[in-house]
Amino acid sequence: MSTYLIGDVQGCWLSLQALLNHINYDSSKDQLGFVGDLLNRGNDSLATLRFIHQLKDPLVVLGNHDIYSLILFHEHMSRDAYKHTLDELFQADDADTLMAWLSQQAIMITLPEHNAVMVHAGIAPQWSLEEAQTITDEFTAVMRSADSHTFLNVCEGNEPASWSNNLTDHDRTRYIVNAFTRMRFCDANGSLDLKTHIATHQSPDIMKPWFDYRHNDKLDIMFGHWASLNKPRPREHCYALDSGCAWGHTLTALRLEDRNIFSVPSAEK
Ligand SMILES: [Mn+2]
Repeated sequence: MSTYLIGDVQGCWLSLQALLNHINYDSSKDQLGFVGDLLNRGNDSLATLRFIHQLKDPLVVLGNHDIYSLILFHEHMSRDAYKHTLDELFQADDADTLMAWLSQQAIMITLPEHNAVMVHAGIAPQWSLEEAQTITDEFTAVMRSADSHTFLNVCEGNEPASWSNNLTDHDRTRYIVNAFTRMRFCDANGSLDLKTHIATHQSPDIMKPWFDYRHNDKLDIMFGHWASLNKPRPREHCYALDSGCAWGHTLTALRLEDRNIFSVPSAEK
């Protein structure tokens, strides 16, 4: 039995099938995990989500595109306000079931048996891995409560950009979501720059990639989200699994048992 963590699929269903063939995936023995951004941009988010939904015990953390998909599906924002490839999913007979399942997924999973954690974007510097898991459980609790739609309605936005233990309610949850699903650059206190997407920052004395602050982690951090980083091992304990499938590059899986990496070229047209 092997456990594979797969980078940002983004609805690239043909590429996901090609990757599973490449690793000789056996559904009776192997476990699959996904570091978020399962949906959007690719050709078939519906088939992708149906496949992941029917897996036995998949490891799934949500990415920003997944949360955006929930916002659009429930029309907390006009579906026309944002370019997406989600109409077929939203109109499917089983869309309610699939999206309800998606909304219950975590934004961080700790896998002590594999000496690893998985998140979509990263882990901000103010939190230990243990604190980060506790903080993200606050998000999961909101999404599993009657308050979930109130939060999704106000989820979008870049503020508050800085963390304080005194943050409350939706401001607190929004910072948590932004840090774990959208962050690339931040300062040493966890103030986020959510606008810079390239691999280097114009203010490198202040804003660094989040992983440059992580020196003492005992577990490896498996993450996606940052295809333009183009560095599969940006630090010793960090594995960047988004290899840009939705941009025509490759789709990547990491086997947790031996940290071997497998990639296939994007099969999207
Ligand atoms: Mn992302």
